Amino acid sequence: MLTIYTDDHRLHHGQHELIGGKFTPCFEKPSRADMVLDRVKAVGLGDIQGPRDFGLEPIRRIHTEGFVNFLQHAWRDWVATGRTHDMLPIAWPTRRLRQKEPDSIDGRLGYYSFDAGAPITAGTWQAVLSSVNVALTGQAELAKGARSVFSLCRPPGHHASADYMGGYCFFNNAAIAAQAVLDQGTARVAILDVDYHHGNGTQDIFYDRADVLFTSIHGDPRFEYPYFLGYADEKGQGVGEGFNFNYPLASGSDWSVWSLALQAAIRQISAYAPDVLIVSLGVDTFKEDPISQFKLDSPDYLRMGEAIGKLGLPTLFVMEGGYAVEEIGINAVNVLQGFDSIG
Ligand code: Q9C
Ligand code: ZN
Repeated sequence: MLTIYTDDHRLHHGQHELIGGKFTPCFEKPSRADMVLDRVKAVGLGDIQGPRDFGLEPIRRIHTEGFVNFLQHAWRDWVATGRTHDMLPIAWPTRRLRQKEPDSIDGRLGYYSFDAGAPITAGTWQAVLSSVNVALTGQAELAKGARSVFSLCRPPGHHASADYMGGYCFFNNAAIAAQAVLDQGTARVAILDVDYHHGNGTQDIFYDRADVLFTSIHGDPRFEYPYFLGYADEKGQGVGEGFNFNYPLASGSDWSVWSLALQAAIRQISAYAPDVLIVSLGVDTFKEDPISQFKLDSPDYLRMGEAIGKLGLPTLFVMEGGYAVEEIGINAVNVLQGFDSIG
């Protein structure tokens, strides 16, 4: 399988995040992608290519102009107010507050986010653009006829929606790639989100659409981040009704439970008969993940890849979460090797 990767992800390196009320070093760090790349090389998965530059147009198909402008100039506007440490928001426009973009950079930081989990640093804009280009280059290679491609994106994307960032995510790489598939004349795309956390951004982007099926297996939002989306009764709306499937699972779920949800998601994808499958590939379902509560073991990821491979669809894997850095490479690449093992 071809891998798309660039070192530019290292330009994004946040310092701290809030975990359980404590300011903690960021779990979403550059060594994650380095470890995955090392494993891709170690097993000889296939060629490794750098991304091409697709510019802002494919991003604007998913994200609002205001949000793109904010992110592009956020660091400049922050530094202009005399600060050079990471940007983090402290207030959000919740119920009964004004839904109006303020002029100040601090106000806009809250307006364009849903949590304080996506710190902006000096190199974030460039890294975020490179991550989108990695996803879009993978999509372009798939369009040229590859059976599958691995886009080693960092930072991840599935928590980001049209006009907000959060949960380590800025632009939604998988959604931008899905839209690019459709814009090239393909009718139907399915997204399978296997990250431990619900892909709230991706769901929100495609919630009222029938041309993208969204399926997600994740920690039940009754106890797990992002708390406010990802319930089983979210089925889509308008023409999108019946094209959104959530499989929230209990804390402690292992492969015996998780694989049943995967089979259910795979049945929905099969019935939808998409032209292309995009997998939001998070491996924070691993038993040793420091911020997650599922119990998948490394060999389970081979089985996951095999099950996805049996769909027989052109498939783009887009890297999302996974914070057990020592095993992130083995687990992510196991999915790809499992997939490749199916003719
Ligand atoms: N109790 C991704 O995996 N913080 N984002 C959770 C843990 C946010 C995860 C706090 C987790 C975001 C792409
Ligand atoms: Zn996650």
